[in-house]
Amino acid sequence: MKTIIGNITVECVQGDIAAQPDMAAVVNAANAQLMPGGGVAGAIHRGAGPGLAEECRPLAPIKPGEAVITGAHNLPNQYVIHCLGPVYGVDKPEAQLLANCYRNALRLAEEKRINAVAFPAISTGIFGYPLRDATNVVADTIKKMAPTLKNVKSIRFVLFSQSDLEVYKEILC
Ligand code: AR6
Repeated sequence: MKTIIGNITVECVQGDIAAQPDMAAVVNAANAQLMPGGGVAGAIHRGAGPGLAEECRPLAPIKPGEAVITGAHNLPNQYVIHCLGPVYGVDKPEAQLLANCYRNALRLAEEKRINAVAFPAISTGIFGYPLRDATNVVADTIKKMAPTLKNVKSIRFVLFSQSDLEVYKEILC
């Protein structure tokens, strides 16, 4: 599923964020310590190998809404952008903090002249953000940011389940 927003190609697919070899950068739904965890963080660190945690260690901790960038190690990408999403009901205002994740990730991508970025649905797993609400935040943020992007040409949203993909298709793609 593809759509064009501004000059950006936006795609929504079902899949594994750690298996997106055609994207220069993949985004990690990180924890504050930037260490391996469950879900996306587990898949990314498993794919990257222990060198990723080593590179991350001096960059931690990060705060909700913040993003940092590292190499991708054994993943088939050039970069990993690590974002800490808000824990739903705890880190407030959630929508603003979630929007900051996507904005800061795209800002880092622009700085590194990255042309293609794949995002998971940050905060919608262990952190409990309802998927539909989170997707509306993502859609608003991408629409606002698209006209400002010069290097990023392609954004892919990688959803783990078919039902999550259906929500993204309805709202964004
Ligand atoms: N590829 C794409 N999406 C995935 C994958 C995958 N391999 N695995 C899970 N998802 P989560 P969060 C989906 O929990 O809510 C970690 O332990 C998942 O279905 O990975 O931001 C960290 O260490 C959900 O829709 O991230 C943090 O402590 C979405 O990705 C904490 O969890 C995000 O789920 C972060 O929680």
